Amino acid sequence: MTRFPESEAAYDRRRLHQWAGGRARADGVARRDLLRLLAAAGLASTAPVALSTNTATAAGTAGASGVAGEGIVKPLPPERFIVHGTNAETRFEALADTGHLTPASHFFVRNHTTTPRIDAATWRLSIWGDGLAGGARQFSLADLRSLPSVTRTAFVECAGNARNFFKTQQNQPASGTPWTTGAIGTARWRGARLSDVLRRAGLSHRAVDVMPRGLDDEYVTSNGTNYGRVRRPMPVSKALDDVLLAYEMNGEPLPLDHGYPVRVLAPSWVGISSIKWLGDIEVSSVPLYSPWNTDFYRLYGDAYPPEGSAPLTRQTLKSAFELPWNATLPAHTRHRLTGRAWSASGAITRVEVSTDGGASWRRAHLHDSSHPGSWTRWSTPWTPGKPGPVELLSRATDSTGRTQPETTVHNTQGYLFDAVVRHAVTVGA
Ligand SMILES: Nc1nc2c(c(=O)[nH]1)N[C@H]1C(S)=C(S)[C@@H](COP(=O)(O)O)O[C@H]1N2
Ligand SMILES: [Mo]
Repeated sequence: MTRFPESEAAYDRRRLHQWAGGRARADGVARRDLLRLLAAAGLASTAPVALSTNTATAAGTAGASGVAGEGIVKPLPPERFIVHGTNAETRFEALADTGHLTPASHFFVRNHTTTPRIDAATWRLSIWGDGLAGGARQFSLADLRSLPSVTRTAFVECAGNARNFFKTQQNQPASGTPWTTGAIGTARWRGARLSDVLRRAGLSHRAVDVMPRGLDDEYVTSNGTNYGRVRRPMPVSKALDDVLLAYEMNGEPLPLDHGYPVRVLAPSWVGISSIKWLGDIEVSSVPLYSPWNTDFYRLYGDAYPPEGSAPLTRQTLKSAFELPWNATLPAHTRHRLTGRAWSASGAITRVEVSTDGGASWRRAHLHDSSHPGSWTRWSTPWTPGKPGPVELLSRATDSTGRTQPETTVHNTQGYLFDAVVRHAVTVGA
């Protein structure tokens, strides 16, 4: 069994070694991509590669719908959401009076394809693979509900949240959905522990990776590459730690768009780890690869080795104002600026606000007792002076001592932006 702590890079290298030695499996990952990772990591001498991969290509564009918001079931009123293709971003200003938890009506949606409609009565979770001591096992929703339940407040945040600021603040565009800060929501999730389910399924000591997979359509890009169903391996160490198989969000059954009837909730990890519409989980005695831990969700770019970083795990540190972009605020009037700050690594210990473009900072009031992997509301009064354009800045610090930097080192896919966002507003006459 994989034991952490081990550096993620070392873990990744070991997995690649295993793949090269025929002791790992890669489905839907082009062989040349893994060879590239191997060669770049200086491990190519261990080739030849024993296992075949099967990237299928298909015509058509299942995922790339032309109609904005198509495939999302819930209403997407424009005052609450910014629609980006098959995805919907929450407008931060719409959170201003929602309390600590994000209601489902306001929660962002990140869909590779479209929200499927699954019959919970006939739904079964299948757990299978050579990392089980016995054979495959099936669980109904009633089976999961009969296990001890855990309730946990946690955010789900897309790895690409705030990606657009690489372009607008750093003049370094990145590929992917141009999220501003609204690809995050915090909810109270209830479900069974993945560890309980795995143990009941007969987890073997040989298991190293588990790979949850969704029941939504296969993800086919606009150029015809079929990546198969959305799936991403995680090490057994994370699976046994704090991962839930959630069937409730904020005290209600999961909404259709958020994974009904059951989703994975991997606290503090990039959103892709929290697979929606869970259908099966492979438990493997060898490391697994999917496009979501090779092509996607690694850091690539000038500052990174050619093989990219290790697969992303934890989210980072951010803060945002609950204000529309380019809001107008009357001069000489006392305003209450509000926002939220969050970290995947520690509690939020401080939020500072600058109303003069970063020249001076003052501390905001924190309104929630902070937990890692959740968010904290904050506020500060502001009486703007003379009319004109102003940039408002917020800067969070967490209990590990990290503070949001001025810039984030660029990566080509725009993940983990954590720099201070410069929020443009106008002081009106
Ligand atoms: N089956 C499936 N699971 C998925 C996805 C998906 O498209 N299909 N998107 C992932 C990504 S990239 C993110 S950020 C989160 C978003 O969760 P939400 O739509 O509930 O906000 O779900 C993850 N789980
Ligand atoms: Mo995501």
